[in-house]
Amino acid sequence: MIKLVCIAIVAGLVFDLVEPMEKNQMNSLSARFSKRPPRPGHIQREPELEVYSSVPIQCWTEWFNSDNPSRGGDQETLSKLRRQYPEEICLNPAGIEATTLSGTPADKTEDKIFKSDTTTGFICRNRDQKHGKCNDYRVRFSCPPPYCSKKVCWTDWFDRDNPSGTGDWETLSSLRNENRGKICESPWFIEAVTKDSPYTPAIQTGENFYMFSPTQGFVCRQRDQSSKTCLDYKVRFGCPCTE
Ligand SMILES: [Ca+2]
Ligand SMILES: [Ca+2]
Ligand SMILES: [Ca+2]
Repeated sequence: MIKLVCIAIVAGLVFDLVEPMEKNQMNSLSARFSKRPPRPGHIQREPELEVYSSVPIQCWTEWFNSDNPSRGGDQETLSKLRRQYPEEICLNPAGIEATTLSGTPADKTEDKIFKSDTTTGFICRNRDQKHGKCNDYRVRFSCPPPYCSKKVCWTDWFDRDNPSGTGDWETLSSLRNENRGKICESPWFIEAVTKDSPYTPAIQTGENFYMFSPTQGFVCRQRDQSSKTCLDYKVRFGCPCTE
């Protein structure tokens, strides 16, 4: 199942902007927003559900087991798994993990593994084994959060600042200080919308953002806008659910 399907508007713009940006860089960033080109970590599941990430955040999918060692070996290939579990494995997984059904990592078994990579998937051939038979394996893949076994849980909305002064500063560190225990250790997403109805997503306002990152928070600086003013935004964070 797609884990994020319930989220109507996700504007998880992820920038790791630690240093102040020059004006021309801000302009090129905003130009890239409007064209919305494919970029590393870009996930498009539905038109209204787009997540941009310059630093893809990865986590593990569910475990998959589509085969057993009879007839030649245990084949948990990506092509087969994708047919059997459509939409559950991302296009370019960053990693693969294989264990026996009882949880022993593949490299801790006696088996000689023919393939275990993110292009093919996993193959153990019976003919490569001393005793003529592979263990039964399960595999999982490292993918962006919409594919992860842990669901996304959203925090409350936070609005700690307003645009007066230098801008609207909704940094994660300040929000954490002012909302103890309410924001997880490592958020996967950040969503920013205008504070007031109709709650326009930040990326649709045309403003330039100094910071927009699930690990750092959100900042709109007045000096980065041609109008020299920012709208007032509120933010929330998408965290792995704790169950
Ligand atoms: Ca298997
Ligand atoms: Ca302010
Ligand atoms: Ca605000």
